[in-house]
Amino acid sequence: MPIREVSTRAYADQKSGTAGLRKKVAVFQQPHYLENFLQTIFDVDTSLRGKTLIVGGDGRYFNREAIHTAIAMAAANGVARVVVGQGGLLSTPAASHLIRLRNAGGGFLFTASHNPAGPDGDFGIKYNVAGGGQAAEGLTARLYEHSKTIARYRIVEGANIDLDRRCTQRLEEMEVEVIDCVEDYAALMQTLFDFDRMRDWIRKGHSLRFDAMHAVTGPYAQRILVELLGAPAAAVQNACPLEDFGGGHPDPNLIYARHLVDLVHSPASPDLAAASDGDGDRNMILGRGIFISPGDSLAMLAAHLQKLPGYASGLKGVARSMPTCRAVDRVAQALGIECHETPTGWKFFANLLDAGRATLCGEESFGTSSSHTREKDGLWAVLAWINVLAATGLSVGDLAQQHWRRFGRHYFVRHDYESLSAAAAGGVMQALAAAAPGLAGRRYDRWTVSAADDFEYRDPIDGSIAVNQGLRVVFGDAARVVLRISGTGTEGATLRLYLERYESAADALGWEPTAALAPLAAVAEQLARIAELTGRKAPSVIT
Ligand code: VG1
Ligand code: CO
Repeated sequence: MPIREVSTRAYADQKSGTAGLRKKVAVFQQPHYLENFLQTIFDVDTSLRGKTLIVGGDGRYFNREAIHTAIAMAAANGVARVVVGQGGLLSTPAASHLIRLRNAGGGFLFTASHNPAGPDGDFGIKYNVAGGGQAAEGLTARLYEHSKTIARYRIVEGANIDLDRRCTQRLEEMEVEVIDCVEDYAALMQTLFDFDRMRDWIRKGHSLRFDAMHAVTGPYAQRILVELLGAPAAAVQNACPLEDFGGGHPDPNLIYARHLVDLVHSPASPDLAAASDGDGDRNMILGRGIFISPGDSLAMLAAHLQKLPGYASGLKGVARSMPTCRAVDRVAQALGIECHETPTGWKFFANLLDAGRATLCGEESFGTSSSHTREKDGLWAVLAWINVLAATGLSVGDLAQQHWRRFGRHYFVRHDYESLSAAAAGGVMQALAAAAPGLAGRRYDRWTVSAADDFEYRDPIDGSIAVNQGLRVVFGDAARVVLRISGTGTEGATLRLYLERYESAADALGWEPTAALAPLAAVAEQLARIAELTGRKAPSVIT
């Protein structure tokens, strides 16, 4: 089969956002669009030559075509071996793990995460580098520059790889190994958690419900929760990955997993309910009558992780993205360990994890994970919770109450204003940025501003600096208002407003975050003037 060099014309929009390149499927289907981006990676990151490349995706529409293209291009660009999940499936954390396990040069993860799938939906690619982490800012900037001038790409013509049969195939000089997508990941989980104890917990009658939302975690949950841990088959729902995610929106939060919220407030509630997103890196945790916010989940796991076998030697440190509530900071202080605050996006945790400065990381956007991989990991968080419940004998609700009694409670909510014009969203940011320098010392409602700035992060390991990572108005330990523009959307601009309020006496402000945060929401409107500047009276999504 001939290797062909195809002339192409550059596209100007191949700039990666918070987590890779994400566009409408129709954009990816333009002639040479995908090929251009992949060739850009092969050109810029020459370390893939002669190495192993991990390839997989979340199973969405266009996944298979993209994988066939990627394999044919890898063979034409000197890659020694491609390892691909059977059927083209690999969850994001499993792919990151495989990069590490196989000492690969990198990996292509075809996913637009939780964004809707299907011919009218979104597609995307996350490029992860050796070591398993997402391409850092510097590399994505170089990729973007190169993508603007690319004029040719290389591909093996007429390649015909069978993605459904587990075996090793050959394409020119390259080997293509089709593997079971769950096996290595399941083995890793068994080194971290006490499967005997968890099995016992289930055998004693504790109940589980995991919703894979017709996305990639179905096969993983089936193997681990049902086959290895002995949960009944009905414990895993929507387990079959579908190209359009069954028309659903696999974004595990209070809106798109509302049915789980209703379930835990009904008499049929399981002891633990959970869900993951399209590519398996997000998680949502609920117990009987209670939703655990991601920031709380991070803090509670930090407080108990040491009880689990993979973490018995303790946590080296923790890290959270800037908008994530500061609950974990208090646990870190009590444990006497480092606590890092990074910009939004998992790539910023990679150096801390590699350097052994953090064991546990989390984001308010339903992302939690540990040093076992270099991505957030939805199923890992679910297993960690099961193991903590089994080890402590507590219910989710009791564990939360106990935690808040000891550390106090951070009420948290995120308001998203979707599909704004770039000008409107930018206008809100500019206005607040302009006001920020004069805010310190001003009083709003019961809170006084202690600091207001545009978050800038200096990586403590490589010294790289990331600027413009979100505006924050801090009211000491008592509250925070954070505002930033999303880097994962594919339609217009999305403005995210994050509200955090701390109360040291648990339950003094009641159970419901909405009521506790209402006065802070009013302060945020005074500060950011979103209604006035965008004409939007209310957010599109509240999570
Ligand atoms: C969002 C989240 C961020 C997360 C990113 C990728 O980014 O806020 O915390 O890391 O999605 O997650 P943004 O820029 O839209 O706020 V995933 O599961 O979509 O890969
Ligand atoms: Co995701």
